[in-house]
Amino acid sequence: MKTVYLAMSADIIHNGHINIIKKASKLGEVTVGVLEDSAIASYKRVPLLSYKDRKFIVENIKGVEKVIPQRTLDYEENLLLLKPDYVVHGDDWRTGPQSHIRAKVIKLLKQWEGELIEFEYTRGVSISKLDKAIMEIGTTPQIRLGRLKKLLEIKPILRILEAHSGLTGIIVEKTRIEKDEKIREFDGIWISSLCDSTAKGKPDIEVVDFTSRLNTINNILEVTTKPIILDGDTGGKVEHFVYTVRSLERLGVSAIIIEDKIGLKKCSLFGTDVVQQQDTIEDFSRKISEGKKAQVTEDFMIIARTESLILKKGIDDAITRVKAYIEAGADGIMIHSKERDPTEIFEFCELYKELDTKVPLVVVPTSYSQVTESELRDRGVNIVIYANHLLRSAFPAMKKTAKSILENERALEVEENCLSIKEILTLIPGGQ
Ligand code: SPV
Ligand code: MG
Repeated sequence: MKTVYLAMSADIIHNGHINIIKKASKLGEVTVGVLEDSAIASYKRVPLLSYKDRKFIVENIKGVEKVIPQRTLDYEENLLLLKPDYVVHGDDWRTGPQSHIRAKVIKLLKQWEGELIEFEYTRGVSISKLDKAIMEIGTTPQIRLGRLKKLLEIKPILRILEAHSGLTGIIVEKTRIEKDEKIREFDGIWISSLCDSTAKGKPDIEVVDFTSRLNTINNILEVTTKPIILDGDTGGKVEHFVYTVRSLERLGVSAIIIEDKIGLKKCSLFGTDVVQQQDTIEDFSRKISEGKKAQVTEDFMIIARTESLILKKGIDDAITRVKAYIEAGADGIMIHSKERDPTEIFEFCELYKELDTKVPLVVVPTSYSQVTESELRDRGVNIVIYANHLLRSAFPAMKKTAKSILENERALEVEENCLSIKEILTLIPGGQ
């Protein structure tokens, strides 16, 4: 009996999959490599179904003899293990992002005179269209809430961008590019206190109260499906914080980051130029542990942010604090810096690596923006937040437009920098 190998993600099973398995089983005994979650997430999105469920589904398709995990997009590991007589695939990978994987499969098969058999791709099935349709259906609070933890499990580093309105939420949700033959997009949304306040024309001093922040959160929730991390400022009084945690869980927010400051909170980017007071380790740890006790879901994350570097208290102080915060139950640590290069962040990462108990590490490279995601990933950072860039880029563009209208006493000159009327009318579907 000849042996046949084919790989699939099997997240959305359609007639194309069944067709190809049927044809493959006529060639010999079929082993299916089901892509692991991290392999799928590395080139498109987190699968809707768990690996376990996807494996179970494929095992029960007629014609499938055996299912094994395929850990990467690359077939090499499994092909060397099985040395199959045939690899089967649809003919849709001859061109486009998968063509280099195909070329490698052909090369590997040559080693044992195996053969690649390509069947005509089943017409009328478009996974990207099915994906889009699912996205349009939306999500539920519970699914969205759990998404952040899930992403942390399967991706080496998460890329989060700031949103402060429905529209900016849509930008974070939908912006994607194809690069290095993979789809690249943001993993989630940061609701920044600085940007939420600034968009409301207010300073970033906790003057925008939680009810107002909830309005912004709701506007974003309504038009997106990606996980949300809320900038919770100091978290307020412990007695209030426990309510905040529950409100956020109810809405489907995945995480809150609270910073170890007390008194009138000022934006960290002022550093020591303004008076800022750090909380005691004991009191801030109590806030974390009371928050953890209040939480009702398994997946909600309370991330503790230390301001030791911002306040020039040194790296040892930062490490002492994060150890205590982790002990108090923090699900993640954010280390913040306003230096113009990442040296102190890198030094912190080195020491953080040595801790016995670690939780996901978050950074916000605003002042040290030259740092790359791969440099951060290599040092153990799990989440990178681009905390204010949509608002900061929108403001100069809007100001320029306002000035130009004043200058010319008409709007003709600003047209070239504006969305066309047609574009704005169709930007948000459903308006026609
Ligand atoms: C925010 O985005 O509001 C933050 C990050 O808290 S920072 O502004 O750098 O303090
Ligand atoms: Mg803030």
